[in-house]
Amino acid sequence: MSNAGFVVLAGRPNVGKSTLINAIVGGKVAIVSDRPQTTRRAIRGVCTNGEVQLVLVDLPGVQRPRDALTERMARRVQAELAGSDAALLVLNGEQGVGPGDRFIAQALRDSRLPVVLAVNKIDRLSPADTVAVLAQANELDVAQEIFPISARTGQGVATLVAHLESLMPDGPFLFGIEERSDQPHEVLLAELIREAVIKRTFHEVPHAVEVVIEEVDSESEQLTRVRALIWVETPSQKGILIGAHGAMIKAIGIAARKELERELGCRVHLELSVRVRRGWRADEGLLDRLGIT
Ligand SMILES: Nc1nc2c(ncn2[C@@H]2O[C@H](COP(=O)(O)OP(=O)(O)OP(=O)(O)O)[C@@H](O)[C@H]2O)c(=O)[nH]1
Ligand SMILES: [Mg+2]
Repeated sequence: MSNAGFVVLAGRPNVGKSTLINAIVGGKVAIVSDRPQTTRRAIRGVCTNGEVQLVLVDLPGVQRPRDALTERMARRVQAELAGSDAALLVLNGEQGVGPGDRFIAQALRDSRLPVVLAVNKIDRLSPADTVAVLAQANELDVAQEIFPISARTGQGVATLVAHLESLMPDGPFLFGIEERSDQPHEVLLAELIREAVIKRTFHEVPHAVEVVIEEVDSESEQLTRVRALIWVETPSQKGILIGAHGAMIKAIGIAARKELERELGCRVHLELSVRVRRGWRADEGLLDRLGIT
């Protein structure tokens, strides 16, 4: 008899939810950056161990909605909570517990799901600081079990996974044993390019960027051509992404190509262009087509 279910990851932006999913899945299914609000879509990462399958739902970090994009992200959180078997609240151990965490903890209490708490980034804390933040986390009074972890080093992650597995209901696997994610491959490729952009830009630019794959052409086993479009909202953002004498777009292309080559397992010829598309974040029809529901 097998066990399988959904675990939804909740937490403020930037606490390390996507990093943790990648660590549990054992491969990159979600992009990561130190800019808040990196994750836009609810991505499922799949981890199958023997007779147990965990389907981890990587949610966008919860915050107050500002536009159609962030509103959808917040709505998505509610919908995913309703469809899950357990919730994992991730806290940033470096920052301690704040009002944002208490807000999310309340939403999780209301959801009536079993809640597990992970205090992340303990690789950055002294043992004394770890004890102090675990005590703060305990005062949230949202979970029976609290796990100190580092998604970056993997410390504590196996113990956390074993506990999550113990919460999964009886039932057949929800994904194939070999599967790691529910995302179409092109979406992952687009996300890897977006990650390369986000890591090199500041202020509002990371939030204004979306990437669309226009063509993936496997010329041979050794070479794949990828053509992608980077959208921004204003001509000045376009100027920033192109950079002086094209230096920025070149740097983005080099970094993104490496990621794509790792993912596709062959050489990649990457062609990037930047296009201004005013107000895409407020365009509901467009968000539908982008799969940001
Ligand atoms: N030192 C340290 N850094 C970490 C750890 N986990 C994540 N980070 C870093 O924290 C930053 C945010 O990580 P993400 O995984 O993108 O965070 P997130 O919670 O998915 O963020 P959003 O998608 O924006 O909600 C990145 O720079 C990560 O490298 C950890 O265990 N230790
Ligand atoms: Mg994320």
